[in-house]
Amino acid sequence: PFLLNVLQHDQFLSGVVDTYFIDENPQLFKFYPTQNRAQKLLYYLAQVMVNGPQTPLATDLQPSDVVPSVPQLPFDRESDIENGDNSYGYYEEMRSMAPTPPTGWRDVLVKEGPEAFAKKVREHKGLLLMDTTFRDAHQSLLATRVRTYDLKRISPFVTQRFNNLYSLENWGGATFDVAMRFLHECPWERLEEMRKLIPNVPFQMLLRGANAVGYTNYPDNVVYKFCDMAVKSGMDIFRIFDSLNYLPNIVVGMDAVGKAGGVIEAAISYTGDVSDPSKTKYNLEYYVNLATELVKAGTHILSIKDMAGVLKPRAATMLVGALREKFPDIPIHVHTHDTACAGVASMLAAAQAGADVVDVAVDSMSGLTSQPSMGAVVAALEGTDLDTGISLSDVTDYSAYWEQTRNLYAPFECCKTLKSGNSDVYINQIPGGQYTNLQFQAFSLGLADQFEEVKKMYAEANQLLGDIPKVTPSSKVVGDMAQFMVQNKLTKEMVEDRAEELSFPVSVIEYFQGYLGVPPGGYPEPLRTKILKGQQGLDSRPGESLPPVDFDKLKADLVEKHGHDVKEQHVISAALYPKVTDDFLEFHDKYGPVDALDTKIFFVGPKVAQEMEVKIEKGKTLSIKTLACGDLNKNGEREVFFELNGQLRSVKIKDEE
Ligand code: 3PY
Ligand code: ZN
Repeated sequence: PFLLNVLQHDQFLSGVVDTYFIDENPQLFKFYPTQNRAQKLLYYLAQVMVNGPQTPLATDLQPSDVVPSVPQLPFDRESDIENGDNSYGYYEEMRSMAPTPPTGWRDVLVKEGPEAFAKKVREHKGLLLMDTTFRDAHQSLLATRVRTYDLKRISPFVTQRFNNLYSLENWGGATFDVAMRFLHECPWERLEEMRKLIPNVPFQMLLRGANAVGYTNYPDNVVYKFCDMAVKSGMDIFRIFDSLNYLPNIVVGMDAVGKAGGVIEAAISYTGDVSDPSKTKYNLEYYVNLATELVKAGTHILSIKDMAGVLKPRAATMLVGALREKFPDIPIHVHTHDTACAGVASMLAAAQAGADVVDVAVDSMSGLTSQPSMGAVVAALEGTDLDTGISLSDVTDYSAYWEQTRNLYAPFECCKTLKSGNSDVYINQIPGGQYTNLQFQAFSLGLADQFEEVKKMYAEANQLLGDIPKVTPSSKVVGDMAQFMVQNKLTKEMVEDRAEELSFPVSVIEYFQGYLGVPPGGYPEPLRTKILKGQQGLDSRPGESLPPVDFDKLKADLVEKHGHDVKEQHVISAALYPKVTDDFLEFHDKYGPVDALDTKIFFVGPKVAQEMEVKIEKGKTLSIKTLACGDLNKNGEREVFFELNGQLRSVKIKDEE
């Protein structure tokens, strides 16, 4: 109803209008200023041309000039592709005329519900795969920067060729925050658009339990509303974890997902090494006990979340074997990272031991801190009892698209610094996403050799904090502590001795205050008492004591700030990330639908004399050509000239240099 005025009303358009129509629909006569999206986009393009990228690039590597080609399907008209109509928009429309996608696991879920879905997954003979390419792979390799634009281009291929996937992980984790903060696009819209293009494959997201898709515990009503809207926007399966394996936090997420109608996939976050008898804290008994609680709390699927890639093949055999024996009827889904390059071996071991689903990323987006290679797992099992039902030649086509697309994200490439596998992950246990982050931070500060020290100190910091699972956000606590110790030349013993006088990072203090939840085995003492300086920390679920968010008030505030076009989804975004959402909406008010620009242009802008077609909605495509960028005038501005749909336009931009 926000944008509807009389000119868009179905009844008015159909001509069935009498005077009652006007009396009964006064709200339709509220006219808002036209959005003028084209002018806003020109303003964005001019801004990037004059002042450089409007989203920070992480390295000096440049996006390549490639226009990634989408693999052809038999019903594509070759002539369209040859005529250059293989661009975004035309292609998507062409594909939307494609035959109905083959049935997939989502058809089972929609028809029969989560319990029956889980039962059928368990009964399925082959090994099922979750594809992480749309989420964890690029979160781990490309700083989560992959845009909706490039996800959508390949979606019609995924729906036709990857209907046998258990799920496509395409949301949650860091994608929510990064979409708004750095890509200036709406994560909800991303989800809805993908849903339209891929109706047959279940979508999966990563939910950080009571932290939802954020870095801190939220009031319960935020978690519930978020999950409800996620299901309404197209989400199916929720992998729910807590960064300390703190059961009450996981249970809140599970309950919220269950009430929303989603598939509950509760996760144990794996740390330590069950195959090493000298490591007693996180042994088989610990995990089986935790899994028992998750099954009791009603999980549909049981997940092992190996966020650092430390689940060695033999450990996978032992852990999956133990869980399989204890829970013969519950599907087991295993996640790992390929940091040490042992991911394929571990996933095959997990499958042999009775896992139903494992995580992989398409070959060109796999390996290192990402997931193990889809093609490798598919090929290894071809023709066996565990055959994945996925064709290697489809994987190859899919991989070729991502190999080209990845070049558009060169400025965010982790391979700028990370070039090989690292088995030191078994010692430091740094999660995939954080590994490249810490390395990058050290390199960009010119402290490349410090990274080695930070990695060593990470293991020490973990011990100091009580030997905890390390995953967002507890991994940040350990990382901050490690960097703090390296910078201040502190050893573990020095921290313990001098804890009362040191100024610890905020995240460390909050951890000890109990804001994340209670760590396994409790807090290390006397360190906690020293750091809290006698203050009482929280020893129960943090969300319990947080006052609920007043969504009506939040919405009213947003409407006041940003006008009428504030969707329910934006209100939820604002409850999670107030400042990021505010900035996102403001950016959109100013620059329009920048998510419609192709990726290279979005990041680094067009060249002079470049022509582009920008599809801003179905059936509405702007034809833009950059003509010239003027000299600096006496007001410190430059005038940038464009041709927009054949008409001359210009925009004046303040030169900020
Ligand atoms: C996240 O929380 O974003 C993760 O990927 C954890 O592994
Ligand atoms: Zn992961």
